[in-house]
Amino acid sequence: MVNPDRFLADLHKLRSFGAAGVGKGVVRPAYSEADVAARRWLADQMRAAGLQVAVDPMGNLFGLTEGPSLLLGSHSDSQPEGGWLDGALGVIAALEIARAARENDGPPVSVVSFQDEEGRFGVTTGSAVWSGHMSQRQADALTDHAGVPLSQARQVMADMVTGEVDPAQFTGFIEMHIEQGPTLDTSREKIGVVTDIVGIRDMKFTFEGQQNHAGTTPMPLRWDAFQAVSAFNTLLNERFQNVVTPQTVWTIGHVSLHPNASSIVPGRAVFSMQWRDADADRLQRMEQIIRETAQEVAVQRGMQLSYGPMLGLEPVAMDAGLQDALVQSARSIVPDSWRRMTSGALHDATNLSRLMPVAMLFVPSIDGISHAFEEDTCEADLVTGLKVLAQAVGLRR
Ligand code: HGY
Ligand code: MN
Ligand code: MN
Repeated sequence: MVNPDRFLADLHKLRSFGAAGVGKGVVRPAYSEADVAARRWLADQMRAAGLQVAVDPMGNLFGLTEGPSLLLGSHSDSQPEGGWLDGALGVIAALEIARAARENDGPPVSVVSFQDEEGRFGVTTGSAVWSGHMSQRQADALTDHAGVPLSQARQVMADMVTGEVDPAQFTGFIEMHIEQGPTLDTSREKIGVVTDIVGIRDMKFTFEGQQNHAGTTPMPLRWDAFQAVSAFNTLLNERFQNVVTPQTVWTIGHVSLHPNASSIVPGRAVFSMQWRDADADRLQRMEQIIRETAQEVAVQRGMQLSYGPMLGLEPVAMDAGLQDALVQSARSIVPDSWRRMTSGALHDATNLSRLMPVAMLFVPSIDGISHAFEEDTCEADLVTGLKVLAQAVGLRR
């Protein structure tokens, strides 16, 4: 039987690593001091639960049960400003279920906390490397917004690394997560059984113009990199109108101007462009529009244009058998309060679908807020999710 109090206490303890901001905020980006301290604590909890701790070169942390087992988990790194549940919920639920399974002669369950799911360096980097979607060499060459290469950042966990972890020992993967959107909160349902996860593309762009004096440079003689970003964004929004659906999303979430001073015409702008959709063809059409628009703006405004590597994950469907197990469990625990739904957020489950059957279940996010300090879920809803997952994996309630 799972222990809800122990589960909630562990969840709050994990939040204490990097606790910040209002409410239950967390700052625990991949390989930060808080992230590594949290992983050391998690490793101790895994050991105490009788699991064998393994850490691969990326810093993905596993708590292994002997023999073939079902893998449960998520990630424990956070966004630069994140909430206490994004990723943490799935990891702590996995820990509690694996621990309860060992205490009660339950099914074999292993636990994982993937590294850099939140993309300090890429898109779900830890599970991308573990699943073979990206090589360690390719990943090592990725840099964060400050220019730090992953090869250097991951050295902070070097003393924890035990070696590669063989995916063949796992029969499947289930990830519990907060929804991070408004659907369940609005419908007042308690559980979402995920049918599929949308695809994503993510790319860095640079416009290079001419840095100059903001007082003396006449407007027609400026090669202002910020104006180029602004024009690009406006044109893109217009051109997407014929291509997108109400579910398609796109974001310029990071902009870095050089030298970023009030009295200097910015000579360089580096910015992120990310777009997501459930249809791979649409992602492709959007990419074409993005590249053409950036090229056009560069020519019109006298900018040098360069791109970073194109990162991405394809849309994927969840395994029918594992979905059924979650549905049966939801039906028996919250009979009229669950639904099947698409995930608009990305998850490690996407990468793992290359290796094994995967499934996901969601619990509501209050006001649909996530990737923000305000992210939260009622504790009763967290416990409902834990019980639905526990029963789905074959643990008696
Ligand atoms: O951005 C995402 O969807 C994920 O939370 N990293
Ligand atoms: Mn997450
Ligand atoms: Mn996230």
